[in-house]
Amino acid sequence: MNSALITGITGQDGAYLARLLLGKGYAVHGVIRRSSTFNTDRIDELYRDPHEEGVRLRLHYGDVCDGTGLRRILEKTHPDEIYNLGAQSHVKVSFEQPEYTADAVALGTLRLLEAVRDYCEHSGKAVRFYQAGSSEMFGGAAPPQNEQTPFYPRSPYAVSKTAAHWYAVNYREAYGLFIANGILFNHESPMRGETFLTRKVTRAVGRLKHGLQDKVYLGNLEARRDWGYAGDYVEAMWLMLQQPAPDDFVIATGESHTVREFVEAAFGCAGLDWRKHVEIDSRYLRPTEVDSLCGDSTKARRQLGWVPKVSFADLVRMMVDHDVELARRERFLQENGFVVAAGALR
Ligand code: NAP
Ligand code: F7E
Repeated sequence: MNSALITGITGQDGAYLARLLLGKGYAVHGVIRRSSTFNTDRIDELYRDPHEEGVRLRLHYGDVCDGTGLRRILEKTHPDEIYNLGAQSHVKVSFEQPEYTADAVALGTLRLLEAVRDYCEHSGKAVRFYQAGSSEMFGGAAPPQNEQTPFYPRSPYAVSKTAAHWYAVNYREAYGLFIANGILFNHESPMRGETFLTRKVTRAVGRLKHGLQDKVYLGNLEARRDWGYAGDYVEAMWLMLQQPAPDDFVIATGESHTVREFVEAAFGCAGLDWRKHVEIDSRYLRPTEVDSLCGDSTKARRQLGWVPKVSFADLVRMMVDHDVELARRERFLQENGFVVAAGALR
């Protein structure tokens, strides 16, 4: 049985990837951070008591800021494939916590690569490694962006992801490790974190529809993003590790929309007029913005045979439908005297 180790398994992509790999018969090991409240909502459906027979998903406490712990996890789990998804992934937050972002995103990747390098050397095992790179690394470079486009990072997050990318390339070349860099453009889903633009908007649409809020405050409406569906993008991660040789791939839909267009489409799905509910708040503006991202994933389509299946319109609809239903439950509970955290409703 193949086995995989996922850092960031409790995040959006981690949850989709764990589901994909379990479906393919893998044993899946996930690194989770200790938290005073539960942080496993997204994978609760996949989790079974490890005392039961035949359990293939196992969770291990760890942190990419703790190299010793990562080494212990490698020795305990002996993975064939590692997916390094763990990160402080919010661009705006990275301006507020640049040092921590660098520690988790850049140094965290380096710590894991060092652990993998030593593990491969002493075990003689050829572990395959996926590094979660980002279109944010292109930042200020003009679209369309592909593997040849020079990086121009515009945030502490993007600078740290760029460092992680180059660490990964260097470890591949220096030590002959199988390391693939995915350069993924924005991908979203009903499991997207609620402070990212798409989910913030679809959560607001659901709550507006059910009278639970009246306004939503946003920042820059003119930025363009190439938004795809997370379920499609984790398939690309897996495909990269099934190739005969490691390489780097841009994963994108090739279609871009402004934030304003996303807002219009989401409100439209619920029959609402966004102009009546959206206000601009400068606190959501970034000191340096990435104005326009649109990916050219020709290489991935040709070499991996990967194509995105969910369209922009279907993605918006999927997220709005999910969040209108979530708000309906929230409203029902509120009307019946319960105070329930939104997470508990999922
Ligand atoms: P996400 O929902 O924010 O999930 C991030 C995951 O990383 C969570 O499981 C989080 O744990 C974990 N994490 C955070 N800090 C950590 C640390 N110090 N040690 C170990 N784990 C840590 O992000 P995502 O959207 O799934 O993205 C997955 C990866 O792809 C990230 O590296 C992100 O930067 C990158 N990426 C995302 C996109 C996108 O559009 N989604 C595009 C390109 C690249 P908690 O649950 O405990 O917070
Ligand atoms: O912003 C604008 C904002 O935070 C999208 C991460 O997954 O994708 C993500 O980074 C756009 C930006 O994602 C609000 O200024 C307007 O132009 O959803 P976002 P992001 O910054 O593109 C990349 C590929 C990653 O790698 C990252 O990990 O929307 N915007 N108003 C807003 N954004 C937010 N969050 N909140 C607003 O109120």
